[in-house]
Amino acid sequence: MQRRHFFTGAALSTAAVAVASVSRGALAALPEPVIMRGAATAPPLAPTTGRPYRPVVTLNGWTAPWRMKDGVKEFHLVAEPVVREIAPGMRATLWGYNGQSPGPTIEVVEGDRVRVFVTNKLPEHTTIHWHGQRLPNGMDGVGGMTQPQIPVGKTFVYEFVARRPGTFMYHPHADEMTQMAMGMMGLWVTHPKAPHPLIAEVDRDFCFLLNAYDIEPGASTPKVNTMLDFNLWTWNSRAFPGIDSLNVRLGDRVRLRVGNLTMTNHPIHLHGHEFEITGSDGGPWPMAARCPEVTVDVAVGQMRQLEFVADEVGDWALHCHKSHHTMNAMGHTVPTMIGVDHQGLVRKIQKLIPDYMVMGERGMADMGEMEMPLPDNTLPMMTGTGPFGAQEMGGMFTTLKVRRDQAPGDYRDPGWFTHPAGTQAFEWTGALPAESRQSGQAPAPAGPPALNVKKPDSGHKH
Ligand SMILES: [Cu+2]
Repeated sequence: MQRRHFFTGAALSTAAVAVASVSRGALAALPEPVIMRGAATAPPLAPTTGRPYRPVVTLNGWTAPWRMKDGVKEFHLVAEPVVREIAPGMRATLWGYNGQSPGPTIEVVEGDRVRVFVTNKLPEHTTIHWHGQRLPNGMDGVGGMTQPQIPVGKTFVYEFVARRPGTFMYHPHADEMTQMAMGMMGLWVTHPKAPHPLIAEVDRDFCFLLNAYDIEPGASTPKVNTMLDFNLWTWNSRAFPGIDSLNVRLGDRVRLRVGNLTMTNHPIHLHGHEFEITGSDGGPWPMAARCPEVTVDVAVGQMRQLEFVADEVGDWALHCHKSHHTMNAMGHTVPTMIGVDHQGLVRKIQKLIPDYMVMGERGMADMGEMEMPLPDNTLPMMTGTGPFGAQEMGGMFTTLKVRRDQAPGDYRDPGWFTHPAGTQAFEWTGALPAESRQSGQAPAPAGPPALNVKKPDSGHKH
């Protein structure tokens, strides 16, 4: 973490204020912004001032430090271009806050008065909208409607009371398509001020945003006009194998807070456990609305809060269930070659083009192991290595690691799970019985079905 001083006394006098009711005296001593350079998951930030709570862990992210000033929690966000490592081997040129995309998570307590200074170091104007919050209309951050946009180089102040507990998001409401496609977003968690009948105490509390980028292999800046055809599906602007695992102790009650700021829905699926949806950005859900699930669809602009007891040891996959969202750039538009016999043809082409190769005639799994040369600065479409070989994943995929000996409060990766003897799928090496058929069923034809294919020279005319 680095600290940077953006403001000299001279610059302060030109700082703008969003709303006249905000104390101008506050500007006499702006809290210095804290900048994050890395993409590691920061340990939870325990509160040292204000009311106590169990802090969240932001996956591959961090919580913004604050300053208590006359009973007000003060934060300083700097909207600026950032370099984000999407996964080892790929860096993206994004826009974000305080050195990273997403920006830092803001954590406060229900009833806290919060003051957020927002300095615009982007090449264009911006605002921040506080998604899901109850607040005065003039603090809602809709550029042109509830406030003038924050000009380049200026600082605005947002101030309101965090009125209800829950998980919220923040993002620009100014040139939104561009600024969100460039990575400008963050999470906001308001903890309850007292034990709440619908908000459980948990042992581990993780949060992340679903986001997506369209970055051409070899490039580093997202194509901001892409509407649906993204090629990098990310959690907190990280793609597998760059997403940290969620490491918990056996028996822990675990909460996941998942917000979606992409252009499509994501069915988030957990292996080995059932969870309940305990709340959304609308607030905690009544007990009667909760039921066991293993997949929850998080629609665009929604937050879903999942809770479960991690009572099965092991390495459990946690991923988006759209199979194209668990792969990285390249491959989405490759023609299907399954069953096409290229024998002979490849050898002929290789006489002309020695490096020529065919993808996918036996399925795509070979791609996970293939050391194919890639353009600089992109990620293989299927990648990752587990203890038993290629994981053949990408995008929105990570692992929940449940361990008996993970110490309370320890979020470090315990490594791969060791399966007790007799608890793992194994190869059958005995004899295989002949296939049996139900009576009356016709025998399966040998080989693929005959196709009546017109040859290109068969007289086809337009
Ligand atoms: Cu998805």
